[in-house]
Parts: sequence; structure tokens; C-alpha cells
Amino acid sequence: MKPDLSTKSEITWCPGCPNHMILASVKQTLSQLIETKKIKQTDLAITTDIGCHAKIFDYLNLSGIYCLHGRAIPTAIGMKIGNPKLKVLTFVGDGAAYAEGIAHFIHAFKYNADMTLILHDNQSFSLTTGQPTPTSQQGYISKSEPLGVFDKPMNPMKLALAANATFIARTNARDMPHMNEILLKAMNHKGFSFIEIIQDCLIFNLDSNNKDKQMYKIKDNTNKKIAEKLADEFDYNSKTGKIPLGVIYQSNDLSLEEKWPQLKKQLTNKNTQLGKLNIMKKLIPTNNDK
Ligand SMILES: Cc1ncc(C[n+]2csc(CCOP(=O)(O)OP(=O)(O)O)c2C)c(N)n1
Ligand code: SF4
Repeated sequence: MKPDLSTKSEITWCPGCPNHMILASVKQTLSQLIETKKIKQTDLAITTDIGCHAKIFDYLNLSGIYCLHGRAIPTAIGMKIGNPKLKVLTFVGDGAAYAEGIAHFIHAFKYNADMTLILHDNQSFSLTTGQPTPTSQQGYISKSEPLGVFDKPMNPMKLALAANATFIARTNARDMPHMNEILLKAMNHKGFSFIEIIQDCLIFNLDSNNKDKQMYKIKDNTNKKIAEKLADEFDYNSKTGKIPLGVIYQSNDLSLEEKWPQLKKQLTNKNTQLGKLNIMKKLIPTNNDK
């Protein structure tokens, strides 16, 4: 039977916002995994941050937690510790992850919990009317910085590599087949997988939009030196440099669940049935609550 991942909530994103395409891609990919019995809908859980991107929480018929701003990543790691058998996805914005939640972003790579981070990067704090984020380009004029941004944007890909990331990938919100492919690869990765989705915002930071012409697709890469070069190609500033899309780096390392003996036991020992403890049922609202 075709899984129903939709909810009754009214979708309030601006017409044409690429968040609609991200939602469609997530639904397509997860439906395919559920239909082919690779995963059960009830074994999937999500966390979202706060922002335009985070409204996805209301539009996906999945259990989860709508978190405080900047705290979606540690909440998702907490879910994995509570029940390592869950397949957890966490949706964050560039403001959420690179400003308020930056410490969690860095440490998540170090822990390497087996889960997927989906980062909607529109180079703007859009829900709160377009203040600049750490990846906004220099010169970006907004109501909060009318003289324009003076400082250079940070490069989260380089930061992730320095923090021992085991999977980093980049995709384009306007390219659904590519998003689907990358999401599948990320979910198949054992460890913490980070997907950066380059996303236009149609209302704020218009100068950072329409980067398609700069984008090109790469082959999956497992070499760290090459990954560093690829990460350097896009500085979130220039309108002329190349923007590589695809798996920028993937490596094999022990995940959080494999490192901690308590979690390893829960994964391998049928007698420590987490279902019996009902931990997640207490923590996570059911689909009917949406
Ligand atoms: C601790 C805290 N700081 C600030 C806010 C206000 N706030 C809510 S959403 C938001 C912007 C979110 O921007 P981003 O994460 O980039 O997501 P987008 O809206 O662009 O999708 C801000 C600043 C808040 N709710 N909590
Ligand atoms: S403000 Fe921007 S990010 Fe938010 S819904 Fe509208 S187009 Fe999308």
C-alpha cells in the first residue's frame, strides 16, 4: 500500500518557494523506502528547528519534535540515544544551524550518530524577515544591517570536514531527482550524514538566488584532500565561482551507536526491546496530534 505522508495542515510557504520541492523530494524518497519495505513509517522520526524550513514538521505525517531554535540537532541525537533503532532526520536552516545552533552543528560530526541532517541554506533568516546569517554574502543589505554585511561568510563544509564529518553532500532545491538521489545516499550512510540544500528565498536576500549556472555535478568522493578543495570552491560570496553538487566526502568510521556499549547492546540484543520501554511513545507526539 502507498504510504500517506501528507497531513491536513495548510501549507503556508510563499507560492514558488523551493521548500515545496524539498518537501516533495522528502516525501517521494521516504515513500519509496516504505513501499519497498526498506523501512517502516513508524521507525522514522524527525526533528525540525524554527524557521520557514521548519514548517515541514506540520506537512509530514511522521512522529517527531518541533524544537527550540538552534536545538533540532541535539534533540535528534537524543532521540537516537533513546531509541537507536529509529531512522532520524533533522531539518534545519542556515540561521538555526550556523548561528544559534553552531556548537551543536560542530559536535554532531564528532559524535557521528547514525542520522541525517537536512540543511535548507537560503543565506537568510527568512521567517524573521531576512536578517543575515553566517552564510549571507558580503554587502547583503537588510533591515537589521542597512549598511550591508561587512564580514565574509563562513564555510560550513570546511567546518564539517575539520570536525571529522563522515558524510557531507550538497544538492539544489530546484533539482528534485538530484535531491532524491542524495537523500537516499545520506540515509544509507552509517553515521552522521549532512546534506546542504542550496535554496533560493523569493522574498529576502534576492542577490543570493539563481546560482544554478555556477553549479556542476561531481562523482562521489572519498578522498579528504579532494573534499577540502571541493569545499573551497564555493565561498558563499562570489557570483562567479563553481559550486560542486554531490557527495563531497564520505568515509567509514564507528557511529555513536557502535561506540557506546549501552547503545550497541540495544541494537544487537533482542531482549532489550526498546518498544517495551515505550520511551519514544512518551517523548514523541503521535501522527494524530498533527
Ligand atoms: C533562540 C532564538 N533566537 C531567535 C529566534 C527568532 N527566530 C525564529 S525563526 C528565526 C529565523 C530562522 O532562520 P533560518 O534558520 O535561516 O530558517 P529560514 O526561516 O530561513 O528557513 C529566528 C531568528 C528564536 N525563535 N529563538
Ligand atoms: S520567505 Fe522565503 S523561505 Fe520563507 S516561505 Fe517565503 S520564499 Fe520561502
